[in-house]
Amino acid sequence: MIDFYTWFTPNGRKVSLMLEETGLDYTTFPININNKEQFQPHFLAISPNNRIPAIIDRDNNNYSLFESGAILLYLAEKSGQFLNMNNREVYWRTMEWLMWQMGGVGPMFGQVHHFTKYNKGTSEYSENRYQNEAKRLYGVMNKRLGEGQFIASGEYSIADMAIWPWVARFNWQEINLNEFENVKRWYKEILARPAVKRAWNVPENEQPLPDPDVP
Ligand SMILES: N[C@@H](CCC(=O)N[C@@H](CS)C(=O)NCC(=O)O)C(=O)O
Repeated sequence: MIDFYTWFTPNGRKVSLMLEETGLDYTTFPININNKEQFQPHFLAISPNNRIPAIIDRDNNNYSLFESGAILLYLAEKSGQFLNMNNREVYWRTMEWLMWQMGGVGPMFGQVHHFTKYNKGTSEYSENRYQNEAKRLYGVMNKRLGEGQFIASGEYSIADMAIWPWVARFNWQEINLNEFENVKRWYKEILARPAVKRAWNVPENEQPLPDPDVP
């Protein structure tokens, strides 16, 4: 059993996607970051960077982990799913695109959300800088997804799960997915997965699942 500390944000949803896809047993513990619950001592004990997501694996001596990328890797190893350990090419391509997400998409799209969605008009320079960088990253993704079904290889993997919840915020980023047709194709294929619908509501929330074809 996994204790899953999370909130309904892109980084939290990476892990809820993985938990729902693998079928691993888990219990959700909501950490409302708008109410500063991420600073509670019991949470800081497992997530010293005061950020969700974090997990405790009750089946493994209460082993705890923070950082979504590390958690995805841990759950892939635990479940034997969504990270191909046998095919070295697929394994390293998955690592490569997972790291690309952690170092690029997450931090940069996060800044777009900060400036363009939540603080519009306060810094034109920052809005432009991060939106241009987000568009560049969408372009990289679009090219890659024109070469194969999923981001790392022909297999759905933790790299897709790391990126997808950030792309799901295309409206907040003022990105028109019709300009990135391969990203849109990939986004919609993953959107159709039953596990995605369940994961989106962890923890329970009112946010509709974004469909680029539904205004
Ligand atoms: N690199 C971290 C980033 C986690 C992160 O930024 N989490 C946000 C929500 S998406 C958070 O907990 N923010 C609370 C805060 O900034 O205090 C990861 O991938 O796990």
